[in-house]
Amino acid sequence: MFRVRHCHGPAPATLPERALALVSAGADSADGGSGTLGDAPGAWRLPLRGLGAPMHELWLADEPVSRGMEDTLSWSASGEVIMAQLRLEPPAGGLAQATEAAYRRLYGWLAQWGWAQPWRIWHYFPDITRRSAAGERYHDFVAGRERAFRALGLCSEQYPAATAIGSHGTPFVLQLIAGRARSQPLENPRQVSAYHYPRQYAPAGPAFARARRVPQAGGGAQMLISGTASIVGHHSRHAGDIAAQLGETCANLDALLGGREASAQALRVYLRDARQADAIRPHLRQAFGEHAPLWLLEGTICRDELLVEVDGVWGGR
Ligand code: 3EB
Repeated sequence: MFRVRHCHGPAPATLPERALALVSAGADSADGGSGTLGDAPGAWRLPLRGLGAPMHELWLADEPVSRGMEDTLSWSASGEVIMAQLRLEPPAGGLAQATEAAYRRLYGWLAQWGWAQPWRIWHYFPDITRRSAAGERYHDFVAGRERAFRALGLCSEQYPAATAIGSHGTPFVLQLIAGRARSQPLENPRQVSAYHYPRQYAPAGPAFARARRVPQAGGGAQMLISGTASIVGHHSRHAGDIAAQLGETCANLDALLGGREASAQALRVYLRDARQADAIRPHLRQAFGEHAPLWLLEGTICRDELLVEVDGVWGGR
């Protein structure tokens, strides 16, 4: 149905035939970003700096792919899977309103073309922890998404897996993957479901699943795992200690996979402080293995004390 893998070296000038998406890092990365690619449907650049050797992520369908663009919404789809990106310029009416509008547009647009709800959504926007009228900009974002889901009549079992990471660029970028197959939400027994967090973190509980499991046509499944950090229950753990935070994050990932046989296909590791990249690499190798598909990116986690977050795709049962 779909596969994802890391490719080393700078992004190619054209998309491979069956590529749903070729996701590369921002223009200030070591490889200078993705060159001539950039906004073509499927050729998406994260507003984050890649740390280390140039690389990109390739999402492949096993059928032919068609692509299109409607102003700042670009998409690429096979018969079974669709990926889309929506780029917003700095929202005039505030982040909550912009998030609500973006969600209503994306969900309405998918439904109009007969696609089911997204399996997974990524959000990257600037100044995620900056103070705002509602508390912090991340809270504005959470409130806007919550309003959209309420208007759309979603229940928590339908919430997509998600990542929300602070960027240094200007645009607000949303990317999603959806498909014909029914996915199941996975929650983490070590963590309170985000949508049940107490109100201290955001006005409404953040509406996302810890992961969604997408069954594959030939058997097996892909686990699309949300941004996962050093949170136990609903409390951040190990403030200031990135190695201990990584350990707790791995315990959360293990708990989420719940003893299923699973292998990492492509993982993103977000670091609040790019200067910690070299120090964390040996810990990452120890945690995930020497040849694990890890992509290090500079990005701000939505709680000030959190230094590292991991998301990605695991293949398994
Ligand atoms: C957490 O576990 C960390 O609001 O979409 C991770 C993944 C986090 C997704 C979101 C937030 C989101 O609460 C933060």
